[in-house]
Amino acid sequence: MGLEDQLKKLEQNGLSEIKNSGDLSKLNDIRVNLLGKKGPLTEVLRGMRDLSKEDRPKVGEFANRVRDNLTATIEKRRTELEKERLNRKLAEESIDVTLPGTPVAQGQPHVIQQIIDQIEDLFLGMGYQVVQGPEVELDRYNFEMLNLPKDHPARDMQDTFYITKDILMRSQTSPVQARTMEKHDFSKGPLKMISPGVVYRRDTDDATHSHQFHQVEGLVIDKNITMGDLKGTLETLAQELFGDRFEVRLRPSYFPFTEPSVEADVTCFNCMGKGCSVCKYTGWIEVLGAGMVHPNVLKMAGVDSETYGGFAFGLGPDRFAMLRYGVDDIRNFYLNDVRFLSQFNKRG
Ligand code: 2U9
Repeated sequence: MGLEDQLKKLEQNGLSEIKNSGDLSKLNDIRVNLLGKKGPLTEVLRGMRDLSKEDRPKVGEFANRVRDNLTATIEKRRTELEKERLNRKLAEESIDVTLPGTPVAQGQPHVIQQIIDQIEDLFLGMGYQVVQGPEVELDRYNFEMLNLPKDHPARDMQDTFYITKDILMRSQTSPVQARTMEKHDFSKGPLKMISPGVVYRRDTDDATHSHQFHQVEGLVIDKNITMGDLKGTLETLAQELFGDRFEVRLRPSYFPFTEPSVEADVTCFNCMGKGCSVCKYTGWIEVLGAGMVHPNVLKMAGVDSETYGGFAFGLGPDRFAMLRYGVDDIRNFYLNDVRFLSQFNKRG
C-alpha cells in the first residue's frame, strides 16, 4: 500500500475513533496514539525518506492535511465532550430550593448572662459604664478598701478562697468599683458604673449556695446624691426586671462599706403583695442590698468625702433567675446540662 493510501486509512480510522470516543480521557488517549511520537502518523512520515524528491512534497502536504484534520476533529470533539460534561454536571447538581434545609441547633446566652445583659442595657441607657475587673484579687481591694480591715469581724461573714496571704479569689465585685473610683477624675464629672461578674465563696454547695456565683454591683459618686436617688434607681431596676406594677421597700441593714445600709424588697411576683408561700406571707421578696457609700471607703480611694458622696447596691443574678423562673436549686446553673439551659432560649 502506498503512503497516501496508508494515510487515508489512518485518517478514516482516526476520524471514526474520535467520533466514537465517549469521554475526555479516552479522547486524549486517542490523540496521543494517533499523533504522538510513537503513533502511526509519525511512522508513516518516517517512511517519506524512501520517497523520490518529486513525490515527497505532495505526500508531505497530504500528510500535513491529515494531521491538521485529525487535530481539528479532536478539538471539535473535545469541545463537544466538555459541553456534555458541563450539562451533565449542571443537571446533577441542580438545587431544589423548595426542599427543607437541615436544621441547625441554635445556642443562646446562659440564662444568668441573659439577666446580666438586661441589667447592663438598662444602666447603659442611664449613662452608667459597665466595668469588669480581675477575679484573682488583692486582699487590699477586696477587703481593706471596702472598710474591712484585717481584724474586722465582718470578714467572717464571707469565707474566702485565699491563694496567698494577700491574694484571693474575689468574694464580691466591689474591688472593681474600688479600683475604678481610685482612678476616676471627679473634676471631669460623676462616676456612674456597674460591675457584673463571677465571685467565689468557700461555701459547701447545696440548693441555695454555690461556691461560685454572680453579682452585679452598682456605684454612683457625685455631689448631692441622696437616698432618694438610690430608691428611684432601684425602682427603675425592679420595674425593668419584673414589670411596671412592682414596688420597692427599703429596710435598715448593715454592710461595712455603706452607711446607712438597706436591704431592698420587691413586691412578690407570685401574689403581687397579697401574701403566699413564695414570699412567706409577707407580700415582699428580698432582692438586693444597698446603701450610701461609707466615708471611709471614699477616703481610702482618695475621694474627698466632704464634697462627694454616693450610693451603691449589690444584687445576685442567680437569685433573680431562681425567682423569675421558679428554679429551686442554684446548682442547675453551673452543671451545664443543655436540657436545663435550653429552656431559657429567648428565640423560643
Ligand atoms: C464600693 C462601695 C460600696 C456594694 C453593695 C451590697 C450592698 C449587697 C449583696 C447582695 C446579694 C451581694 O449578690 S449578693 O451576695 N450585696 O448587699 N453590695 S452595697 O457596695 C459597694 C461596693 C463598692 C466601692
